[in-house]
Amino acid sequence: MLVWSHCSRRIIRPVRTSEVAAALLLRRKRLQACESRRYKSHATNDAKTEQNVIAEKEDKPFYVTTPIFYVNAAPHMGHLYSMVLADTFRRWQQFMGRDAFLLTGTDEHGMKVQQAANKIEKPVKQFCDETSQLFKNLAAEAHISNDRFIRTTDEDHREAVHKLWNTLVEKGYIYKGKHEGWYSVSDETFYPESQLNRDFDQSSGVTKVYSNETGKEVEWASEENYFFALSRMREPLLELFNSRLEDKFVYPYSQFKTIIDSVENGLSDLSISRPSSRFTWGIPVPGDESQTIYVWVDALTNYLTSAGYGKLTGSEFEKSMWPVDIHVVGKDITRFHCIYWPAFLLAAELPLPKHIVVHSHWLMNGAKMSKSSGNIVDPHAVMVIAGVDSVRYYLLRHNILEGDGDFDTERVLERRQADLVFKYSNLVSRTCSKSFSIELALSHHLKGYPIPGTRPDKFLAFQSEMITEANSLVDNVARHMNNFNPTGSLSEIWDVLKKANQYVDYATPWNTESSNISPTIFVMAEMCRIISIVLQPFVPTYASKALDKLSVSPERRSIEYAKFEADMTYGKGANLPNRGHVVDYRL
Ligand code: ME8
Repeated sequence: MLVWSHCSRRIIRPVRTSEVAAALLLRRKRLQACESRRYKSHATNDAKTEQNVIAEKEDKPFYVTTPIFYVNAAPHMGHLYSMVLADTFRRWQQFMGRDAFLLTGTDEHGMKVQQAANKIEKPVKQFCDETSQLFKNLAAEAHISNDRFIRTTDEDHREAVHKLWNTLVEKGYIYKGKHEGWYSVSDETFYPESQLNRDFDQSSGVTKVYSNETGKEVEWASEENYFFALSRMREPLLELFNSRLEDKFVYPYSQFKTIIDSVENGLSDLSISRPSSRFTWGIPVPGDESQTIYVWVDALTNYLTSAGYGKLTGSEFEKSMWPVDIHVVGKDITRFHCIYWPAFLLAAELPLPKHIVVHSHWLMNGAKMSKSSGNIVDPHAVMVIAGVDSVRYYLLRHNILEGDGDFDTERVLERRQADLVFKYSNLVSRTCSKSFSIELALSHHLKGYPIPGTRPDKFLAFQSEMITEANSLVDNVARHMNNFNPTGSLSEIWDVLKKANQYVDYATPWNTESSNISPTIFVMAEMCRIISIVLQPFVPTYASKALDKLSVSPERRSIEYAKFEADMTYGKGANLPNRGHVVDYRL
């Protein structure tokens, strides 16, 4: 039997159902192989068993994005998490010598925002301006290195949305039709009957209908809409997934698998506009003011806007920073990013993002932290108590890519004390003690004082193993970062940090005759310097304070200096008293 299939260039060709079954089987096998590799590397916490999926240097900036957040309420710790993760990817790429661009911002159109503004009787634009500013302030306070903070009310965004819409019309993917269904204003999406449950309220005699997935109430909507021919994209999407299984188009695999299953089960056409009579707070359909563009088409296009899509000609756009290298998203919005978004791009014949990294959710008391339920941790309050970098460290140290995690402010403080104060800050403080002189240790080293000094063989073996590990630190951390794993990177760094502290405990330089101290102080200073250089993308403030304390010049903090003896010019004044702590003592 023959069925019709669309390939990515939309040439229609007949395929046999036996071919489809064989392709399905092959995809399943490859997915299983990818999963088993993942478990192996997870079990050993060793990125060496995984391939590098991030492309080596390319002739365009490395482009990272966060979701753009709804302005219906103030930001919480979940939003900060997506920002910190994306920021770390951006900073890492820049550290590795590549230009990088980070985009974050706010999603301001749609019924949800319109209703939130109406509820407190504020003009919608003013409401958006005020709440958007809260997200902008959060990014600044947490030292997020975003290159642009986009708002969907920005003028160049409207141009980009219109251009994408017109392209999809030209290519024959948009048509007008009647739409009836259950719509959730809170989730800004329609749900099929199979994903709903009903609750009869005895007192009012009213039956309310809710989404199974999010628990949000839905209402019946019946209207004229424009549709996107999503059902035609099933085969092109499956082809895409098939060709990008190994290189982690969607990561982690558990999320990728759910997406593939969902597309295999079939796709219905998607309603992509709403009558302006029902809501006006959005971008009108070009040439038909009676319809407003669906908020998700509007929102997803923000990633194109910032690459200049609305303004640049086709050939100029080809030379832009497009496509996105990493989209960081929460698991609540995978359908939009992993199915709708690639479908729009395939239909518009635009290059696809390289990776979509999906993280799970921060919970509070076992339930998802969420603006609409009010079950939230205020990031500003925790940063004031614990310090910005202690919060960044806690968020990155806990891998919630695979499973949800309970956010606990007490734990932020515990980790700060155990890892940042006792291990990191302590090593730097001891090395910068006024009893030693890094400057002198470096000059002795340059004059040929031997690194080993007069120590037992066991100590020397430990020292040389530690130096080898410090010299491999960048490569080991890079392997984790190239597999979207900042948690693994931090474990790698803390392993070396632990060794450095053991080294100091063992060497007890404060008990050694002053003529013998220099080789040990030199090794300690080098450990502090290398570790601090590599820590910059993760805890930028603490790392730069440590490098300042060691008097490392700002020009010598890049990747090529993260090796033993790569910089012999630092240390001046490093051992003067009162030069401050790496981690603020603010409790
Ligand atoms: O969905 N834990 O905006 P949104 C971790 N505007 N991350 C969380 C979280 C939690 N408890 N809660 C939220 C939207 N997030 C759309 C996006 S993109 C083109 C449009 C993070 O304000 C996470 O990244 O509801 C999640 O996907 C996002 O905030 C949802 O933010």
